[in-house]
Amino acid sequence: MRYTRALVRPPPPNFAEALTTAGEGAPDVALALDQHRAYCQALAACGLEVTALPADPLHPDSTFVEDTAIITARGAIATRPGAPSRIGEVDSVVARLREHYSDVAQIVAPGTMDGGDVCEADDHFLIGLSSRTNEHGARQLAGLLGDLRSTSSIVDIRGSRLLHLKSGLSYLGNNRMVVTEGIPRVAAFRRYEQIVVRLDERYAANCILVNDRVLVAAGYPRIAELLAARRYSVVPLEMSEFRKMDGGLSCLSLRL
Ligand code: CIR
Repeated sequence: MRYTRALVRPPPPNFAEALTTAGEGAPDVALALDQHRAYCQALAACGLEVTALPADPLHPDSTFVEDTAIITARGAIATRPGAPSRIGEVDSVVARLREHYSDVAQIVAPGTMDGGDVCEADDHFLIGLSSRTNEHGARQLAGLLGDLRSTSSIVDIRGSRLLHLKSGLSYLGNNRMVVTEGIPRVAAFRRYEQIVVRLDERYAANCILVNDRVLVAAGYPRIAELLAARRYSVVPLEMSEFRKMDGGLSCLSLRL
């Protein structure tokens, strides 16, 4: 899919109140804003028109907009985030998405789903079952994707240490996937060529192909080399302050 737009939201002043398990201390919000600006510039350099929603201090995690919606070539689906403090993030994002999609379907209770659990691989969707996405949510999404003529597979990552499916993998087109060592080896992955990220670089497994470039967290030289060797144009981005809040590169935007 070639993208033309991205929706982002800068971190709010109380970003330090966001959910985290990282144990890496509080984020420096000014630095997070700088890193967010650089991220937006990188998306713009990939040819995207970047729209920023206003920062939302009522929702400290709201910079991770990816969790609020699933974007497909034929429609958008609003999620129902698994963390109760994040459910209120969805409406304002969906209001923007309605400017581009006539109909936005919705995951409903008792389903829960975070966009970080959904990886699109050329119109086939891998859906992670995680501590945030439950079976109701995964099944609802599979049905809604089917309505949009897309196929899907459900991947259970509940026994792993991953927050989201995409914390451990990314799809880079041409049947290629970046996967972290230790991700469950399930049948759904066998069809892809796998670029394996060592555990000491696992944070960088969350990278994004945006048109002709791959945006990767800076400071992970092995994965950058593996991608460059496959002729990807690699754009390293500082992500330290988002990592402290369990967020990766993909989480910071919805790409459409
Ligand atoms: C959370 O726990 O929900 C946020 N602090 C991090 C969300 C990261 N989102 C993602 O991986 N898609």
